[in-house]
Amino acid sequence: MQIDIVTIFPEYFTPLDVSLLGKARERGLVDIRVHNLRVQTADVHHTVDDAPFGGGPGMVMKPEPWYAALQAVVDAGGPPDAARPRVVVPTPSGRPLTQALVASLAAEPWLAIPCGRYEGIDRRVLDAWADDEVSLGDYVLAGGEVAALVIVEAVTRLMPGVVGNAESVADDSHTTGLLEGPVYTRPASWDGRDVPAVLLSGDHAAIARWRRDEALRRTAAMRPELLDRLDLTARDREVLPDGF
Ligand code: JFB
Repeated sequence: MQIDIVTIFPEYFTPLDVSLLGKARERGLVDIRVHNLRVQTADVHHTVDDAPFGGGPGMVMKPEPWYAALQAVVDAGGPPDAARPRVVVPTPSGRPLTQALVASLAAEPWLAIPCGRYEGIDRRVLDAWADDEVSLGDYVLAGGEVAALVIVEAVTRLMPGVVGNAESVADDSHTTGLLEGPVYTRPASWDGRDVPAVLLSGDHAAIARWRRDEALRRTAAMRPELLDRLDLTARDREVLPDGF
């Protein structure tokens, strides 16, 4: 997969050299290219913003540098099978980024992520180029860069070979629809606190049932609305408070 990121802050993306993603890039599993929007400006001040038409606070990103930057990404080319990238734009007015959307992005050969700043990018650029407009959640960031990092990390960990254990991807919260229950490792007793005995029992059916019960209880406590979307069995309901 190739991912082209366009930003006025390329230095925001140094984390992509580290850890799981850094290794995936070294191994050639993902080709991430970060481009500086300002190289597409012709004036001495490398201006990328201007006042909003209609007045109001803040500044808006000018269309011309964005058009030039996105056209340059397309002209430079992507993977052999792809004519143009799927363009995913972080914005506070986007639809929520979900694991289902992440999975659909992970199936693409080529993504481009334009990162806005100020009050955002001139609407005409988005009308011409955006395939998806996505939001991380209901809080306000200062720009799209952190959202781009989130998208890249969530997408690349689904690619074959990036996460060592394919089961750890299949088991994820938001794939199963339940939050994950607690996890433990050695020592079995630490600081007067014992690991639940069932996990040491070797009874795999009992362990699976216990893990589901814990996941159900956790989801009911932290994200009760997630349970509305699941088909719960009578056995599932036994572990939940009344009303589920
Ligand atoms: C994303 C951004 C801004 C307009 C613009 C570009 N969940 C999220 N919150 N905020 C953003 C986001 C995502 N994804 C986000 C891109 C941009 C915020 N801004 C700043 C703030 C308020 N209104 C510019």
